Amino acid sequence: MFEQVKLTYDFNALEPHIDELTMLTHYGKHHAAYTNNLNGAIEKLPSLKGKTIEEILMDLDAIGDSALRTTVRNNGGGFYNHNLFFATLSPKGGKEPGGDLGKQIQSDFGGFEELRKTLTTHAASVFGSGWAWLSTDKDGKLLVSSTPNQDNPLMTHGGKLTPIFGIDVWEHAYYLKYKNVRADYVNALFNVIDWEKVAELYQQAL
Ligand code: MN3
Repeated sequence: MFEQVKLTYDFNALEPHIDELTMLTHYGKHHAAYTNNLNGAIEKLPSLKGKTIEEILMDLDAIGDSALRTTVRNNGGGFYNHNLFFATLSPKGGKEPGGDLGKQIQSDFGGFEELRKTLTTHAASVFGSGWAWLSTDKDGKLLVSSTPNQDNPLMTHGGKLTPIFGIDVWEHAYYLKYKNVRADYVNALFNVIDWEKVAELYQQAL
């Protein structure tokens, strides 16, 4: 059974940047539904039992039944992506990344402001629903990319990239507060990104 990540903060703790009702709906309805649907699909796929979600998403072709493959892609992606998303937000966030991650951002992007611009541009350019990603390869090189729907870099790069942070740009992530103005949401989100957690995930991915 896959389980939603436990939040380390209250639903209203990311106010005013991310409002309480959006958090309640996003975590309690959308993420919960992805998780339930994933677990339901896995029940029908005994060969996947015991595998990690990363292993499953990197090898979707192993699922022969195309309807079940689509279900696992969408809901397994949704489960994994939101676990990462919610784990890398914090009311104490918003500082700049330091340590090895900070140094790598400097060398790969020329500084945090440049990374922020690149992530923001990718978030803005997703047409419809999707994600903007910060990922690392095994050598620690960072890459920004975007995906449609609930796809992620585990799927698009066949295990060569590990996502360490993602910006959810589905309308459900921001519409209650920001309406159609995705750019304001992305801007506000930077106030609650837990870069210490992202740095931890960066080290783990190497
Ligand atoms: Mn979402």
